[in-house]
Amino acid sequence: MSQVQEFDAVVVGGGFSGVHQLMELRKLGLKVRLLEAGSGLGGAWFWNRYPGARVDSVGLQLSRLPPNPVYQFKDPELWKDWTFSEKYSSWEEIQAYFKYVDQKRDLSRDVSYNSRVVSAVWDESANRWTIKTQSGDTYRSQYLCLCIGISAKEYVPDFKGLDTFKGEVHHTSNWPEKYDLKGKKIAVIGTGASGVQVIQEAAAVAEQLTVFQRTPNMALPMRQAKTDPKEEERKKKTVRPYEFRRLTQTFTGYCYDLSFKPTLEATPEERRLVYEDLWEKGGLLLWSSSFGDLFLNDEANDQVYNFWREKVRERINDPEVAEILAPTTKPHPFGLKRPSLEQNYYDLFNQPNVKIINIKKNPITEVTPDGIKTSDGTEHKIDILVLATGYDMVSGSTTAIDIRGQDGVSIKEKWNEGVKTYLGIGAAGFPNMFWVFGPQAPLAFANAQTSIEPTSEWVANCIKYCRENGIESLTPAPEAQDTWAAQVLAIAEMGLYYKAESWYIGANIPGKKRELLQFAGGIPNYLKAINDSASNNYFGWVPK
Ligand code: N01
Repeated sequence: MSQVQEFDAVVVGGGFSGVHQLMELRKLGLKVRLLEAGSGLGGAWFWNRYPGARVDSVGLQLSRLPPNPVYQFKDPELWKDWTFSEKYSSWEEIQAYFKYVDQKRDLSRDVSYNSRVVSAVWDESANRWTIKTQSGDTYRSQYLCLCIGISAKEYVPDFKGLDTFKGEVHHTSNWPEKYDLKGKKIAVIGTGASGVQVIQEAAAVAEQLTVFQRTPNMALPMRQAKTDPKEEERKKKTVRPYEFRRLTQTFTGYCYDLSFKPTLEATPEERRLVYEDLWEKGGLLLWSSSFGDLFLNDEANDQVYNFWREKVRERINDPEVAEILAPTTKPHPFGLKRPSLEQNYYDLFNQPNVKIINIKKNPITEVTPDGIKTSDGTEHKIDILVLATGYDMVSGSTTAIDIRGQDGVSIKEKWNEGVKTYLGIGAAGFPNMFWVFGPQAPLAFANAQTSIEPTSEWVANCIKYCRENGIESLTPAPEAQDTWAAQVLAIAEMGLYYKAESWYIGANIPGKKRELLQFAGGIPNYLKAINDSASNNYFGWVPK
């Protein structure tokens, strides 16, 4: 058995949150270890290396120039020497970026790779966490920082006969390295963000691609572009610093804000021009910078859905296929599942090598040794099955680890009745445990980077405060946690969130409790809440 290794803080996860947290805790002079399940940094971007995986977030749209990639750290020392080559970076370039940050900050000296954390148990008498990895290593630390993202636990539906399939099965969460789809008969199940991306790549090279769609993705045009290195250098000197600061001032954490004018108070002409403008600029703008009541009012939402449907249907030749991809009856409110970005998604269904099956009408009955059978009796013969079926999102990343706090009860058991956190950062009874990008934080309702860095800074400042004030441990007061959790759910009741069967409300996992898992009150309100607690001597937290 290996020796127990002692640290001040253990950070779990080496994605954007974990890397930022490591850099912040180092500034305090702490002895920190980052435990990462993969063999490299990147988090979701280490594992999500399926063809087509790329980010969906950009910064300022200057009319002549492609917007800046904002999926990077805001530290000028890091962005001054790095230029992304595309507006929306691919997973390959994000991995290269992590290597660059690693080199520049000498991160790997504090990282244990291939170290999947399986348990963390709080020792109240010693004020220490005992953390164990799958390979049997044990760490002890005063602070435990969970930077485990929202998609660490993949979801594989329980398809009858899946284990009998003779070909290859790959979930998008763990794609094999150097893998070629060329000339194969491919099935993709799932049309979420992962599905839309892998489908576009597969359609270009497959002999035959069959897409099994349960719910249409209301995808928006990406309008990908190459960046110009000279212009990027110029923008670094002019707009870049403003841009990073601006991100924290808008509801969705991008450079542009939602309009607070009600959709139906705009004239039809005004609405149309707003929608056309946002559509042409592309990316998430129609979702993140449109009339904000699209999240609250079904009639307002109909306006944007109808516009989206009209635009998409223009691109699809076969009316039956068009009806599957962009139905006349709105399947769920537009934007209550974050739209994916696409480059040729709707056009590719005009290709002779691509077909789509509406599995709401014609469900999958079983997977056979040679393919997939649907209820109309057809067997779709395939070589490769791609499962783009998503994750036990948000809470699943945490409950996959056996975490036990002051009373020895696991967080998984505690959350059977519903997820509860304080500020998306801590949980009552789990002292000195902090999430960055955790349950009940803004998550996918906003640009991830925008909330990650202030939260990680908050955690570092909180630890600094404790050390300066002789506080050994800190845990949320149950009443403060109840108030936050109730607020998260109350905001959800104001909107259309429960009208979409999405992972946002846990609806994608059979048997999972339905509750909004993210804070939908916008970035400025979130930052105000966490900063108010900090500036009031960590109001809502109980020191010991
Ligand atoms: O997963 P999803 P994802 N039978 O849950 C279908 C981030 N991300 O991996 O909609 C048949 O969205 C399911 O159908 P339905 C991002 O936050 C970002 O795509 O439930 N189908 C759906 O179509 C995203 O939201 C990027 O009816 C089944 C799909 O599988 C999150 O990760 C890229 C099924 C799952 O979609 C998850 O995205 C990738 C079944 N039994 C991921 N079960 C970016 O671009 C599920 N489905 C930044």
